[in-house]
Amino acid sequence: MHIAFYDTNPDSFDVWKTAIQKQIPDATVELYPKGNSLRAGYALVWNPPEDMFRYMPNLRAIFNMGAGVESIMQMKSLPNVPIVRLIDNSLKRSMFDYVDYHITKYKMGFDLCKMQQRQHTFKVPSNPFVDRDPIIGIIGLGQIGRYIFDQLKEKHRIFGFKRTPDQYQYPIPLLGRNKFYSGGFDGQEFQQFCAVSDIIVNVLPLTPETNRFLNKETFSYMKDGTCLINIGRGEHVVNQDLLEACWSGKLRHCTLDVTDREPLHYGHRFWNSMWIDLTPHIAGRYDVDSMVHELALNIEYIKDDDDVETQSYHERGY
Ligand code: OXD
Repeated sequence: MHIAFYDTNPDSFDVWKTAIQKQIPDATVELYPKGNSLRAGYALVWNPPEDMFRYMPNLRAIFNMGAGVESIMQMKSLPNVPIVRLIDNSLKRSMFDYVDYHITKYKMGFDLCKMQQRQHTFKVPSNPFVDRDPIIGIIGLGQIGRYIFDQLKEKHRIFGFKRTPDQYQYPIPLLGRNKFYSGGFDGQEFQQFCAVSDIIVNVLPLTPETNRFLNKETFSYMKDGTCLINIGRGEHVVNQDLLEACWSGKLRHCTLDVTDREPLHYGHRFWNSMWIDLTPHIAGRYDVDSMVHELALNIEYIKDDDDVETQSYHERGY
């Protein structure tokens, strides 16, 4: 079995190769473009170059090292093989930890303390969450969004928003405190969802329908003083509208793990904004051994023509 490997960080190759050889002993792993593409039966990639799959006639599946597959979906020379997102518990857990940490930041008012520190001010900041718990709103209830929702519902009042209601039946009925909304971004359900959420977490995939959905219009649906955590994609956000929403107080503060260009150019206004915490796309850490375990299982499913839970589809774009 031949696996062609490509990562924007080529240093990861040795770690993945060692883990694959341990768990899938009959696999040969080759670093693209050095290896022999003609032999590749599987590709394991993160943000692959545009024509990577063009000369891989024997390809049976493409595995994406992470949740977002838009870089693959946008390729012009995409063969008609399953595209599978490798999403294991370590990745889900890491996304949850990131969100949980930043929710705590807003709940305790650390963002407000930091702003006061810039002005050498020592006083308890005025934070609405001092005497009431923030209500959390999660946008996007796919594999990762649902996991985060399920963990958070143990300790917060939480709402979920999903664009496509039909594809998701929640296995356990939600009791009073928690609720799902669904529909388009211009619909009533989204407006209601925004109007009740104090901290909004975006976990959506990037598709033509979700591109730039966080804009002047949708910010206007939100409560004054909303906190935003974006672990989806930077392209979901209209940057100028986000800055204006911060200046007007519509947004209290934003935590952005993703931006439309990564990295942002040196002079970008986000770097120095007192309303923005930027992190360099770190939410989705994972344990390579555990991801390779997922890879090995999925290769077996594909060989047996079985369904793969995290398969992506061209028609829906993720
Ligand atoms: C992503 C990930 O898709 O980290 O951004 O999984």
